[in-house]
Amino acid sequence: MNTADFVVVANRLPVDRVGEDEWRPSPGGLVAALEPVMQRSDGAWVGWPGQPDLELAPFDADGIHLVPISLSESEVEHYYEGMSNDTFWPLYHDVIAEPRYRRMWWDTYVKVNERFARAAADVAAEGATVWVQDYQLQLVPRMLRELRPDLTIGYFHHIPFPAYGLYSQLPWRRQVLEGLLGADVIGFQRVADAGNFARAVRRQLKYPTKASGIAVPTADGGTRSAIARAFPISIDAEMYEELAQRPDIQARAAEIRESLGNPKTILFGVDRLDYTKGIRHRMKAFGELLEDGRIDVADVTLVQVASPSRERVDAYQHLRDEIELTVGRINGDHDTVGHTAIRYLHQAFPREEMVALYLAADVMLVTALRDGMNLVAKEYVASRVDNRGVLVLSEFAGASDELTTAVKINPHDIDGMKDAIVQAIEMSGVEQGRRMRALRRKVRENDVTAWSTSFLEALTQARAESQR
Ligand code: GDG
Repeated sequence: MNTADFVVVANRLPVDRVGEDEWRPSPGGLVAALEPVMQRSDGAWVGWPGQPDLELAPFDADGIHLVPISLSESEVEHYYEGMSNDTFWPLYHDVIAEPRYRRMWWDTYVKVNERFARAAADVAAEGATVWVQDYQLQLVPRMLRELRPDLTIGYFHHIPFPAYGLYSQLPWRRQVLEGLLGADVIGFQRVADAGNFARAVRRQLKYPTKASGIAVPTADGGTRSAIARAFPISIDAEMYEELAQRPDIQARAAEIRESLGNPKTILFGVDRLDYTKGIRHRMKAFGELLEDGRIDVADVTLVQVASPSRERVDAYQHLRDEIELTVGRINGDHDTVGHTAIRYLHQAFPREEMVALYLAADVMLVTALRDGMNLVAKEYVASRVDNRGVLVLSEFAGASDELTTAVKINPHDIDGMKDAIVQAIEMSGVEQGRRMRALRRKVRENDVTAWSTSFLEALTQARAESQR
Protein backbone atom coordinates (compact mmCIF):
# COMPACT_ATOMS: atom_id res chain seq x y z
CA MET A 1 0.00 0.00 0.00
CA ASN A 2 1.32 3.45 -0.85
CA THR A 3 -1.40 5.66 0.52
CA ALA A 4 -4.51 5.14 2.61
CA ASP A 5 -7.90 6.88 2.70
CA PHE A 6 -8.20 6.39 6.45
CA VAL A 7 -5.27 6.84 8.81
CA VAL A 8 -5.10 6.48 12.58
CA VAL A 9 -2.21 8.23 14.31
CA ALA A 10 -1.60 7.09 17.88
CA ASN A 11 1.36 6.98 20.25
CA ARG A 12 1.47 3.18 20.08
CA LEU A 13 0.98 0.76 17.25
CA PRO A 14 -1.83 -1.68 18.07
CA VAL A 15 0.69 -4.54 18.38
CA ASP A 16 3.50 -5.57 20.73
CA ARG A 17 6.75 -7.08 19.51
CA VAL A 18 7.16 -10.56 20.95
CA GLY A 19 9.97 -11.86 18.75
CA GLU A 20 12.25 -10.88 15.85
CA ASP A 21 9.38 -10.76 13.35
CA GLU A 22 6.52 -11.63 15.61
CA TRP A 23 3.76 -9.28 16.77
CA ARG A 24 0.83 -9.74 19.11
CA PRO A 25 -2.22 -7.42 19.46
CA SER A 26 -1.55 -5.27 22.52
CA PRO A 27 -3.91 -4.83 25.49
CA GLY A 28 -5.07 -1.45 26.81
CA GLY A 29 -7.96 1.00 26.50
CA LEU A 30 -7.20 2.58 23.15
CA VAL A 31 -6.36 -0.58 21.25
CA ALA A 32 -9.37 -2.40 22.65
CA ALA A 33 -11.54 0.44 21.36
CA LEU A 34 -10.06 0.93 17.88
CA GLU A 35 -9.16 -2.62 16.90
CA PRO A 36 -12.65 -3.52 15.63
CA VAL A 37 -12.92 -0.25 13.69
CA MET A 38 -9.58 -0.71 11.94
CA GLN A 39 -10.24 -4.29 10.95
CA ARG A 40 -13.41 -3.25 9.17
CA SER A 41 -11.78 -0.45 7.15
CA ASP A 42 -8.74 -0.60 4.89
CA GLY A 43 -6.69 1.80 6.92
CA ALA A 44 -3.18 2.59 8.00
CA TRP A 45 -2.02 3.08 11.59
CA VAL A 46 0.96 5.30 12.41
CA GLY A 47 2.52 4.64 15.82
CA TRP A 48 5.54 3.78 17.94
CA PRO A 49 6.31 0.03 18.18
CA GLY A 50 6.95 0.31 21.94
CA GLN A 51 10.72 -0.23 22.03
CA PRO A 52 13.41 2.44 21.66
CA ASP A 53 15.73 2.60 18.65
CA LEU A 54 13.70 0.23 16.52
CA GLU A 55 13.95 1.21 12.84
CA LEU A 56 11.27 -0.75 11.02
CA ALA A 57 9.80 -0.59 7.55
CA PRO A 58 5.98 -0.43 7.31
CA PHE A 59 4.30 -3.85 7.48
CA ASP A 60 0.85 -5.42 7.59
CA ALA A 61 -0.62 -7.24 10.60
CA ASP A 62 -4.17 -8.45 11.17
CA GLY A 63 -5.38 -6.63 8.06
CA ILE A 64 -3.97 -3.27 9.17
CA HIS A 65 -1.15 -1.39 7.41
CA LEU A 66 1.27 -0.38 10.17
CA VAL A 67 3.71 2.53 9.89
CA PRO A 68 6.25 2.36 12.73
CA ILE A 69 7.72 5.60 14.13
CA SER A 70 11.19 5.24 15.57
CA LEU A 71 11.99 6.86 18.94
CA SER A 72 15.44 6.99 20.50
CA GLU A 73 16.03 6.11 24.15
CA SER A 74 16.15 9.79 25.13
CA GLU A 75 13.04 10.62 23.09
CA VAL A 76 11.13 7.91 24.94
CA GLU A 77 12.35 9.43 28.18
CA HIS A 78 11.48 13.04 27.34
CA TYR A 79 8.46 12.82 25.04
CA TYR A 80 6.73 9.74 26.48
CA GLU A 81 7.75 9.18 30.10
CA GLY A 82 8.38 12.88 30.73
CA MET A 83 6.07 15.25 28.86
CA SER A 84 3.22 12.75 28.26
CA ASN A 85 3.19 10.76 31.48
CA ASP A 86 4.75 13.11 34.01
CA THR A 87 3.34 16.44 32.75
CA PHE A 88 0.13 16.07 30.74
CA TRP A 89 -1.17 12.95 32.52
CA PRO A 90 -1.10 14.38 36.08
CA LEU A 91 -2.14 17.90 34.95
CA TYR A 92 -5.13 16.61 32.98
CA HIS A 93 -6.16 14.34 35.88
CA ASP A 94 -6.61 17.33 38.18
CA VAL A 95 -3.05 17.26 39.56
CA ILE A 96 -3.65 14.13 41.69
CA ALA A 97 0.12 13.86 41.35
CA GLU A 98 2.27 16.94 40.80
CA PRO A 99 2.95 17.67 37.12
CA ARG A 100 6.56 18.46 36.24
CA TYR A 101 7.24 21.17 33.68
CA ARG A 102 10.57 20.57 31.97
CA ARG A 103 11.55 22.61 28.92
CA MET A 104 13.71 19.83 27.56
CA TRP A 105 10.72 17.46 27.63
CA TRP A 106 8.62 20.00 25.74
CA ASP A 107 11.25 20.48 23.02
CA THR A 108 11.34 16.72 22.43
CA TYR A 109 7.53 16.55 22.50
CA VAL A 110 7.40 19.12 19.66
CA LYS A 111 10.04 17.26 17.67
CA VAL A 112 8.35 13.87 18.06
CA ASN A 113 4.91 15.30 17.21
CA GLU A 114 6.46 16.64 13.99
CA ARG A 115 7.74 13.17 13.15
CA PHE A 116 4.28 11.64 13.60
CA ALA A 117 2.68 14.43 11.54
CA ARG A 118 5.13 13.92 8.68
CA ALA A 119 4.62 10.15 8.64
CA ALA A 120 0.85 10.63 8.56
CA ALA A 121 1.18 13.20 5.76
CA ASP A 122 3.26 10.70 3.77
CA VAL A 123 0.84 7.78 4.07
CA ALA A 124 -2.46 9.68 3.65
CA ALA A 125 -4.04 9.71 0.17
CA GLU A 126 -5.35 12.94 -1.40
CA GLY A 127 -8.40 14.08 0.59
CA ALA A 128 -8.00 11.27 3.16
CA THR A 129 -9.39 11.26 6.69
CA VAL A 130 -6.83 11.18 9.50
CA TRP A 131 -7.84 10.41 13.07
CA VAL A 132 -5.27 11.47 15.67
CA GLN A 133 -5.50 9.86 19.11
CA ASP A 134 -4.80 11.31 22.49
CA TYR A 135 -2.67 13.58 24.60
CA GLN A 136 0.72 12.37 23.41
CA LEU A 137 -0.02 13.94 20.01
CA GLN A 138 -1.85 17.18 20.71
CA LEU A 139 0.30 19.20 18.28
CA VAL A 140 -0.21 16.82 15.35
CA PRO A 141 -3.58 18.18 14.11
CA ARG A 142 -2.18 21.65 13.38
CA MET A 143 1.15 20.36 12.02
CA LEU A 144 -0.72 17.99 9.73
CA ARG A 145 -3.07 20.72 8.50
CA GLU A 146 -0.06 22.86 7.57
CA LEU A 147 1.56 19.98 5.67
CA ARG A 148 -1.65 18.74 4.05
CA PRO A 149 -4.56 21.21 3.90
CA ASP A 150 -6.52 18.69 1.77
CA LEU A 151 -6.97 16.25 4.68
CA THR A 152 -9.95 15.93 6.99
CA ILE A 153 -8.51 15.76 10.50
CA GLY A 154 -10.13 14.41 13.64
CA TYR A 155 -8.65 14.25 17.13
CA PHE A 156 -9.95 12.26 20.07
CA HIS A 157 -8.87 13.01 23.63
CA HIS A 158 -9.10 9.85 25.75
CA ILE A 159 -8.37 11.48 29.09
CA PRO A 160 -10.08 14.36 30.90
CA PHE A 161 -9.54 17.98 29.88
CA PRO A 162 -9.12 19.94 33.13
CA ALA A 163 -10.76 23.14 34.33
CA TYR A 164 -9.03 26.33 33.15
CA GLY A 165 -7.65 27.13 36.60
CA LEU A 166 -5.52 23.99 36.38
CA TYR A 167 -4.90 23.97 32.63
CA SER A 168 -3.47 27.48 32.83
CA GLN A 169 -0.47 26.12 34.79
CA LEU A 170 0.88 24.68 31.56
CA PRO A 171 3.76 26.84 30.28
CA TRP A 172 2.84 25.84 26.71
CA ARG A 173 -0.91 26.29 27.09
CA ARG A 174 -1.32 28.37 23.91
CA GLN A 175 0.66 26.03 21.68
CA VAL A 176 -1.34 23.02 22.84
CA LEU A 177 -4.71 24.69 22.22
CA GLU A 178 -3.55 25.85 18.78
CA GLY A 179 -2.25 22.35 18.05
CA LEU A 180 -5.61 20.75 18.87
CA LEU A 181 -7.54 23.39 16.92
CA GLY A 182 -5.87 22.15 13.75
CA ALA A 183 -8.50 19.40 13.76
CA ASP A 184 -11.94 19.71 12.17
CA VAL A 185 -13.48 17.80 15.08
CA ILE A 186 -11.97 17.54 18.57
CA GLY A 187 -13.69 14.78 20.52
CA PHE A 188 -13.83 14.44 24.31
CA GLN A 189 -15.19 11.78 26.67
CA ARG A 190 -17.59 13.98 28.63
CA VAL A 191 -19.60 17.11 27.96
CA ALA A 192 -17.67 18.71 30.84
CA ASP A 193 -14.32 18.05 29.10
CA ALA A 194 -15.49 19.74 25.88
CA GLY A 195 -16.75 22.66 28.00
CA ASN A 196 -13.39 23.00 29.76
CA PHE A 197 -11.61 23.00 26.41
CA ALA A 198 -13.89 25.68 24.91
CA ARG A 199 -13.41 27.82 28.02
CA ALA A 200 -9.62 27.52 27.74
CA VAL A 201 -9.82 28.57 24.08
CA ARG A 202 -11.94 31.62 24.96
CA ARG A 203 -9.77 32.65 27.89
CA GLN A 204 -6.40 32.00 26.33
CA LEU A 205 -6.86 32.62 22.60
CA LYS A 206 -9.98 34.82 22.67
CA TYR A 207 -11.54 32.88 19.78
CA PRO A 208 -15.34 33.05 19.78
CA THR A 209 -17.23 29.81 20.49
CA LYS A 210 -20.89 29.05 19.80
CA ALA A 211 -22.48 25.78 20.96
CA SER A 212 -19.83 23.21 19.96
CA GLY A 213 -18.32 25.40 17.20
CA ILE A 214 -15.09 27.37 17.57
CA ALA A 215 -14.13 30.06 15.03
CA VAL A 216 -10.44 29.54 14.29
CA PRO A 217 -8.59 32.30 12.38
CA THR A 218 -6.95 31.19 9.13
CA ALA A 219 -3.80 32.46 7.41
CA ASP A 220 -5.82 34.34 4.77
CA GLY A 221 -7.52 36.48 7.41
CA GLY A 222 -10.77 34.51 7.45
CA THR A 223 -11.98 31.88 9.90
CA ARG A 224 -12.73 28.16 9.79
CA SER A 225 -14.93 26.27 12.19
CA ALA A 226 -13.67 23.50 14.51
CA ILE A 227 -16.14 21.38 16.44
CA ALA A 228 -15.40 20.42 20.08
CA ARG A 229 -17.87 18.03 21.66
CA ALA A 230 -18.35 14.80 23.60
CA PHE A 231 -18.22 11.34 22.04
CA PRO A 232 -18.15 8.88 24.97
CA ILE A 233 -15.98 5.92 23.99
CA SER A 234 -17.15 2.35 24.47
CA ILE A 235 -16.28 -1.31 23.99
CA ASP A 236 -17.07 -4.19 21.64
CA ALA A 237 -19.96 -5.27 23.86
CA GLU A 238 -20.92 -8.24 21.69
CA MET A 239 -17.44 -9.73 21.97
CA TYR A 240 -17.63 -9.58 25.78
CA GLU A 241 -21.10 -11.15 25.73
CA GLU A 242 -19.83 -13.97 23.55
CA LEU A 243 -16.84 -14.62 25.76
CA ALA A 244 -19.06 -14.59 28.85
CA GLN A 245 -21.27 -17.26 27.33
CA ARG A 246 -18.41 -19.65 26.58
CA PRO A 247 -18.68 -22.78 28.76
CA ASP A 248 -14.91 -22.94 29.33
CA ILE A 249 -14.87 -19.33 30.58
CA GLN A 250 -17.86 -19.95 32.85
CA ALA A 251 -16.15 -23.05 34.20
CA ARG A 252 -13.03 -20.99 34.82
CA ALA A 253 -15.13 -18.44 36.77
CA ALA A 254 -16.39 -21.24 39.04
CA GLU A 255 -12.84 -22.49 39.45
CA ILE A 256 -11.68 -19.00 40.50
CA ARG A 257 -14.37 -18.90 43.22
CA GLU A 258 -13.34 -22.36 44.37
CA SER A 259 -9.65 -21.48 44.54
CA LEU A 260 -10.46 -18.45 46.73
CA GLY A 261 -12.16 -20.78 49.24
CA ASN A 262 -15.70 -20.12 47.96
CA PRO A 263 -16.29 -16.81 49.75
CA LYS A 264 -19.88 -15.54 49.80
CA THR A 265 -18.83 -12.35 48.03
CA ILE A 266 -15.97 -11.59 45.68
CA LEU A 267 -15.10 -7.93 45.21
CA PHE A 268 -13.02 -7.20 42.14
CA GLY A 269 -10.83 -4.36 40.95
CA VAL A 270 -8.75 -4.28 37.77
CA ASP A 271 -6.72 -1.28 36.75
CA ARG A 272 -3.43 -0.35 35.27
CA LEU A 273 -1.37 0.40 38.35
CA ASP A 274 -2.01 4.16 38.18
CA TYR A 275 -2.58 6.85 40.83
CA THR A 276 -5.69 8.05 38.98
CA LYS A 277 -7.51 4.79 39.61
CA GLY A 278 -8.05 5.21 43.37
CA ILE A 279 -6.63 1.79 44.26
CA ARG A 280 -5.36 3.04 47.63
CA HIS A 281 -8.70 4.65 48.52
CA ARG A 282 -10.45 1.38 47.65
CA MET A 283 -8.09 -0.61 49.86
CA LYS A 284 -8.47 1.84 52.70
CA ALA A 285 -12.26 1.43 52.60
CA PHE A 286 -11.99 -2.37 52.39
CA GLY A 287 -9.41 -2.56 55.20
CA GLU A 288 -11.61 -0.41 57.47
CA LEU A 289 -14.66 -2.57 56.79
CA LEU A 290 -12.67 -5.59 58.00
CA GLU A 291 -11.33 -3.59 60.94
CA ASP A 292 -14.83 -2.43 61.92
CA GLY A 293 -16.15 -6.00 61.73
CA ARG A 294 -18.76 -5.03 59.13
CA ILE A 295 -17.39 -7.75 56.84
CA ASP A 296 -15.53 -10.95 57.63
CA VAL A 297 -12.52 -12.34 55.79
CA ALA A 298 -14.21 -15.76 55.64
CA ASP A 299 -17.09 -14.24 53.63
CA VAL A 300 -15.59 -11.48 51.51
CA THR A 301 -12.44 -11.44 49.38
CA LEU A 302 -11.11 -8.55 47.31
CA VAL A 303 -9.31 -9.59 44.12
CA GLN A 304 -7.17 -6.75 42.83
CA VAL A 305 -5.45 -7.02 39.46
CA ALA A 306 -3.03 -4.12 39.06
CA SER A 307 -1.46 -4.50 35.64
CA PRO A 308 2.10 -3.15 35.40
CA SER A 309 2.23 0.34 33.88
CA ARG A 310 4.81 3.13 33.25
CA GLU A 311 7.26 1.41 35.53
CA ARG A 312 10.08 3.83 34.79
CA VAL A 313 8.18 6.91 36.02
CA ASP A 314 8.93 7.77 39.69
CA ALA A 315 5.33 8.42 40.74
CA TYR A 316 4.38 4.91 39.56
CA GLN A 317 7.21 3.27 41.49
CA HIS A 318 6.14 5.06 44.67
CA LEU A 319 2.51 4.12 44.13
CA ARG A 320 3.42 0.47 43.71
CA ASP A 321 5.38 0.52 46.96
CA GLU A 322 2.49 2.16 48.81
CA ILE A 323 -0.09 -0.27 47.48
CA GLU A 324 2.04 -3.30 48.23
CA LEU A 325 2.69 -2.07 51.76
CA THR A 326 -1.05 -1.61 52.27
CA VAL A 327 -1.89 -5.06 50.88
CA GLY A 328 0.72 -6.64 53.13
CA ARG A 329 -0.65 -4.86 56.21
CA ILE A 330 -4.29 -5.66 55.53
CA ASN A 331 -3.55 -9.30 54.74
CA GLY A 332 -1.21 -9.62 57.69
CA ASP A 333 -3.88 -8.30 60.05
CA HIS A 334 -6.87 -10.20 58.66
CA ASP A 335 -5.89 -13.32 56.73
CA THR A 336 -6.55 -16.76 58.14
CA VAL A 337 -4.76 -19.87 56.96
CA GLY A 338 -7.73 -20.65 54.71
CA HIS A 339 -8.85 -17.17 53.61
CA THR A 340 -7.15 -14.11 52.25
CA ALA A 341 -8.47 -10.55 52.48
CA ILE A 342 -6.86 -9.25 49.29
CA ARG A 343 -5.66 -11.45 46.46
CA TYR A 344 -3.28 -8.98 44.82
CA LEU A 345 -1.97 -9.68 41.32
CA HIS A 346 0.61 -7.33 39.79
CA GLN A 347 0.26 -9.03 36.42
CA ALA A 348 -1.51 -8.71 33.08
CA PHE A 349 -3.92 -11.46 32.07
CA PRO A 350 -5.37 -12.64 28.77
CA ARG A 351 -8.80 -11.26 27.91
CA GLU A 352 -10.47 -14.65 28.53
CA GLU A 353 -9.18 -14.66 32.10
CA MET A 354 -10.43 -11.10 32.57
CA VAL A 355 -13.92 -12.15 31.53
CA ALA A 356 -13.80 -15.17 33.87
CA LEU A 357 -12.86 -12.76 36.66
CA TYR A 358 -15.74 -10.43 35.72
CA LEU A 359 -18.09 -13.42 35.91
CA ALA A 360 -16.70 -14.50 39.27
CA ALA A 361 -17.03 -10.99 40.72
CA ASP A 362 -20.18 -10.20 42.70
CA VAL A 363 -19.15 -6.59 43.08
CA MET A 364 -16.97 -4.60 40.68
CA LEU A 365 -15.11 -1.67 42.21
CA VAL A 366 -14.29 1.27 39.92
CA THR A 367 -13.07 3.95 42.30
CA ALA A 368 -11.09 6.29 40.02
CA LEU A 369 -10.20 9.74 41.35
CA ARG A 370 -10.29 10.96 37.75
CA ASP A 371 -10.73 8.86 34.60
CA GLY A 372 -11.56 9.86 31.03
CA MET A 373 -14.09 7.05 30.61
CA ASN A 374 -13.04 3.74 32.26
CA LEU A 375 -13.66 0.83 29.96
CA VAL A 376 -13.41 -1.72 32.76
CA ALA A 377 -16.82 -0.57 34.05
CA LYS A 378 -18.35 -1.19 30.63
CA GLU A 379 -16.60 -4.54 30.16
CA TYR A 380 -17.93 -5.78 33.48
CA VAL A 381 -21.46 -4.78 32.57
CA ALA A 382 -21.27 -6.35 29.08
CA SER A 383 -19.93 -9.60 30.57
CA ARG A 384 -22.80 -10.01 33.05
CA VAL A 385 -25.04 -11.98 30.68
CA ASP A 386 -26.71 -13.38 33.83
CA ASN A 387 -27.90 -9.86 34.77
CA ARG A 388 -26.29 -10.26 38.19
CA GLY A 389 -23.48 -8.43 39.93
CA VAL A 390 -23.16 -4.86 41.20
CA LEU A 391 -21.07 -2.08 39.70
CA VAL A 392 -19.75 0.41 42.26
CA LEU A 393 -18.71 3.39 40.15
CA SER A 394 -16.89 6.63 40.87
CA GLU A 395 -18.58 9.86 39.82
CA PHE A 396 -15.16 10.97 38.64
CA ALA A 397 -15.02 8.38 35.84
CA GLY A 398 -16.51 9.46 32.50
CA ALA A 399 -18.57 6.25 32.47
CA SER A 400 -20.60 7.69 35.32
CA ASP A 401 -22.49 10.01 32.91
CA GLU A 402 -24.02 7.03 31.07
CA LEU A 403 -24.05 4.25 33.69
CA THR A 404 -26.61 5.93 35.89
CA THR A 405 -27.95 2.82 37.66
CA ALA A 406 -24.57 1.85 39.07
CA VAL A 407 -23.97 2.43 42.80
CA LYS A 408 -22.29 5.84 42.62
CA ILE A 409 -19.48 6.88 44.92
CA ASN A 410 -17.18 9.78 45.68
CA PRO A 411 -13.88 7.91 46.28
CA HIS A 412 -12.57 10.74 48.48
CA ASP A 413 -15.42 10.05 50.91
CA ILE A 414 -14.13 6.86 52.54
CA ASP A 415 -17.19 6.45 54.80
CA GLY A 416 -19.50 6.88 51.81
CA MET A 417 -17.50 4.32 49.85
CA LYS A 418 -17.65 1.84 52.76
CA ASP A 419 -21.44 2.19 52.92
CA ALA A 420 -21.69 1.73 49.14
CA ILE A 421 -19.60 -1.46 49.30
CA VAL A 422 -21.82 -2.87 52.05
CA GLN A 423 -24.92 -1.84 50.07
CA ALA A 424 -23.51 -3.71 47.05
CA ILE A 425 -22.67 -6.82 49.10
CA GLU A 426 -26.17 -6.93 50.59
CA MET A 427 -28.13 -6.04 47.45
CA SER A 428 -30.98 -8.42 46.60
CA GLY A 429 -30.95 -10.39 43.35
CA VAL A 430 -34.01 -8.52 42.11
CA GLU A 431 -32.39 -5.14 42.66
CA GLN A 432 -29.16 -6.34 41.02
CA GLY A 433 -31.13 -7.48 37.98
CA ARG A 434 -33.05 -4.22 37.68
CA ARG A 435 -29.87 -2.14 37.76
CA MET A 436 -27.76 -4.48 35.62
CA ARG A 437 -30.33 -4.77 32.83
CA ALA A 438 -30.45 -0.97 32.49
CA LEU A 439 -26.64 -0.78 32.47
CA ARG A 440 -26.35 -3.50 29.87
CA ARG A 441 -28.86 -1.78 27.60
CA LYS A 442 -26.76 1.42 27.70
CA VAL A 443 -23.52 -0.35 26.88
CA ARG A 444 -25.05 -2.41 24.11
CA GLU A 445 -26.71 0.62 22.49
CA ASN A 446 -23.62 2.78 22.72
CA ASP A 447 -20.90 0.29 21.79
CA VAL A 448 -17.55 1.05 20.20
CA THR A 449 -18.99 0.94 16.69
CA ALA A 450 -21.59 3.55 17.61
CA TRP A 451 -18.77 5.65 19.06
CA SER A 452 -16.51 5.56 16.01
CA THR A 453 -19.44 5.93 13.61
CA SER A 454 -20.74 9.04 15.33
CA PHE A 455 -17.26 10.57 15.50
CA LEU A 456 -16.53 9.88 11.83
CA GLU A 457 -19.97 11.17 10.78
CA ALA A 458 -19.40 14.40 12.69
CA LEU A 459 -16.05 14.66 10.92
CA THR A 460 -17.58 14.21 7.46
CA GLN A 461 -20.24 16.77 8.26
CA ALA A 462 -17.81 19.30 9.71
CA ARG A 463 -15.65 19.06 6.62
CA ALA A 464 -18.61 19.45 4.27
CA GLU A 465 -19.73 22.54 6.17
CA SER A 466 -16.30 24.11 6.23
CA GLN A 467 -15.98 23.69 2.46
CA ARG A 468 -19.29 25.40 1.90
C1 GDG B 1 -7.45 5.39 28.84
C2 GDG B 1 -8.19 6.37 29.75
C3 GDG B 1 -10.36 5.59 28.78
C4 GDG B 1 -6.24 -3.83 32.05
N1 GDG B 1 -5.51 -4.78 32.63
C5 GDG B 1 -5.54 -5.85 31.81
C6 GDG B 1 -6.31 -5.51 30.68
N2 GDG B 1 -6.72 -4.27 30.85
C7 GDG B 1 -7.59 -3.57 29.90
C8 GDG B 1 -8.99 -3.41 30.43
C9 GDG B 1 -9.47 -2.23 29.59
C10 GDG B 1 -8.19 -1.43 29.41
O1 GDG B 1 -7.10 -2.28 29.66
C11 GDG B 1 -8.11 -0.28 30.40
O2 GDG B 1 -8.98 0.73 29.95
P1 GDG B 1 -9.50 1.85 30.92
O3 GDG B 1 -10.51 2.63 30.18
O4 GDG B 1 -10.06 1.20 32.14
O5 GDG B 1 -8.25 2.73 31.38
P2 GDG B 1 -6.89 3.34 30.67
O6 GDG B 1 -5.92 2.29 30.34
O7 GDG B 1 -6.41 4.35 31.65
O8 GDG B 1 -7.40 4.04 29.32
C12 GDG B 1 -9.59 5.83 30.08
C13 GDG B 1 -9.54 4.77 27.82
O9 GDG B 1 -8.24 5.31 27.61
C14 GDG B 1 -10.22 4.67 26.45
O10 GDG B 1 -10.52 5.93 25.94
O11 GDG B 1 -11.54 4.89 29.08
O12 GDG B 1 -10.29 6.76 30.89
O13 GDG B 1 -7.47 6.60 30.96
O14 GDG B 1 -9.90 -2.63 28.32
O15 GDG B 1 -9.73 -4.58 30.22
N3 GDG B 1 -6.56 -6.36 29.67
C15 GDG B 1 -6.01 -7.58 29.74
N4 GDG B 1 -5.25 -7.98 30.80
C16 GDG B 1 -4.99 -7.15 31.85
O16 GDG B 1 -4.31 -7.53 32.81
N5 GDG B 1 -6.25 -8.45 28.74
